[in-house]
Amino acid sequence: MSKNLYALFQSRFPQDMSADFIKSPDGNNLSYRELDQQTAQMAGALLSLGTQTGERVAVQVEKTKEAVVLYLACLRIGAIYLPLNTAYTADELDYFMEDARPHIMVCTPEKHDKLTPVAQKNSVPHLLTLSNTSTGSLMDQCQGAKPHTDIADVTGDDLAAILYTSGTTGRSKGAMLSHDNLASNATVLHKYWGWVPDDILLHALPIFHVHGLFVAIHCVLMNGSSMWFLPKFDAKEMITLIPQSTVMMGVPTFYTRLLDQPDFNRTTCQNMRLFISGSAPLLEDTFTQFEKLTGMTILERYGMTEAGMITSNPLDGDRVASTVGYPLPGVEARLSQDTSGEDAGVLEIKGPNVFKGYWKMPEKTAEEFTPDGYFITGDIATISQDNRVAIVGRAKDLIISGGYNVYPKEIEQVIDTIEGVKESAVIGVQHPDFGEAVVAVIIADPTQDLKQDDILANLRDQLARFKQPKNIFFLDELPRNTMGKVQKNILRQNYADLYKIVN
Ligand code: MLC
Ligand code: AMP
Repeated sequence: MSKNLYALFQSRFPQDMSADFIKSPDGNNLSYRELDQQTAQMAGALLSLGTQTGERVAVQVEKTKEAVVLYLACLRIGAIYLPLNTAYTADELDYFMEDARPHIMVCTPEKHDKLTPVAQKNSVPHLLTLSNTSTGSLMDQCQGAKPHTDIADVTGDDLAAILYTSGTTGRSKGAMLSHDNLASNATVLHKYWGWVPDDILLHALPIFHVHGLFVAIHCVLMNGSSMWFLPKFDAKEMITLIPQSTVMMGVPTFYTRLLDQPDFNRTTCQNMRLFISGSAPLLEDTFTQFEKLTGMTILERYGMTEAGMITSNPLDGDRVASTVGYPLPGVEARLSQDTSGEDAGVLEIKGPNVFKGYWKMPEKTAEEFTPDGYFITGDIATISQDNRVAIVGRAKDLIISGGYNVYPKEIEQVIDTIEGVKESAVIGVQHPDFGEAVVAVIIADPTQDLKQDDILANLRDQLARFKQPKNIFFLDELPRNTMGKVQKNILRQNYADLYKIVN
């Protein structure tokens, strides 16, 4: 069989092709037959624009079924899909376009004018639009295109997608994921989580990250079954659809927001088989409260852009709070050598799911692998005698806010360019809704009288909203150790109670 991931999915389509793949609350569903036809049509449109195998198709659009079709059409023709967070500003997109040099960039109609000069500057041949009502120049291109029903013959190592992740240096890196990377993870997860023919997934995650795009959608495709497809998370809407679903995947914020709903209870969850959480640590308190209220035990798993899913609590057997379970079949996990003797160490992993490296960054890629080929995750973990993994910290300076990664370095670099700012330190502070919130501490020139609003106004066009600090504090100096390094742990302690709810 072809190594193309689309061929794998196609081999799993249901016998009855009129069955729903996407279910929409407004009745605008998509059957498997329509999926296959529309993917072929979209593939024809991409080819008519001269897209070659291995060329990038960058996409920043709302969550629609056409966006899923576009992703699958890219697989089908062997192009590399490059999804981008809808919150990214034109400044941020400039970097991605310059780095990835896509053949096509697809954006929303509202962003078209702003992105036109950016696309021109980076010699992107085609800037197309896709709206959330199935219109736009991409859809026009589809109308006139000849359906392309073939599936490109790729090798397992050929790239299926590039997903950008920020880094501790402040510069985003494109993680290159191959058809085999994605196929192996999808196959393992489908089996490990015991998907059954009538499963219905409730999908409320964004589709520009590993969690919503690969983990969630791939499991449904491997199962040949259907999903409720919501444009975004809305706790009230979730409560009306949970009774009509059997599996839900979410970041911890989904679970805390559901728990806050007065009409969410055991009856709501009667039809559910599995609640899965990941992308950020699930607090023990959330795990316990959820179990008490619904009688269901959340299954926590752990993953990252560079490797998809890495470990998971078991389907059968104990799901233990504050642990992320066992390495998935085929994945080897160990702690870094230099911490031997201690309980915790940096988690290193190897397996068919581990990415092919960072786009155009061979040195950076080499730095993040051990000499014997393990990927250094940057997460600090413990591994028990029976191989159960718990994530206990991070070796990387990273904030995870509502499941989105924010690298303090990137924010500090932007803040430091603002006139009147001498230096800054960005930290994560515990937050009841987002898990962690971004907070900036700034040392400013006293003659300039800078205020929080001045800083935020300056960041508005430069950084996505979720990266912008929720609070800014001005200090006379930053705490430093004897080596002159900023002591972020002291800052974190000082602001630890900032968002604490006082009962
Ligand atoms: C939105 N805002 C956020 C935010 N999301 N701020 C910080 N962190 C976030 N995650 C901003 C909004 O722009 C808005 O700004 C304000 O906060 C309140 O917005 P909201 O309406 O309450 O937020 P909402 O739209 O409901 O979004 C919250 C959310 C969403 C949690 C539902 O962020 C989300 O879907 N997160 C999932 C992220 C995810 O899929 N991660 C997977 C990565 S893959 P204002 O002030 O303008 O109103 C990965 C690997 C793995 O990590 O293991 O899975
Ligand atoms: P990303 O780069 O967006 O894919 O984020 C990956 C990071 O999210 C990991 O390196 C972890 O730090 C974190 N992460 C994912 N799942 C979990 C989890 N279940 N518990 C703790 N951290 C997690």
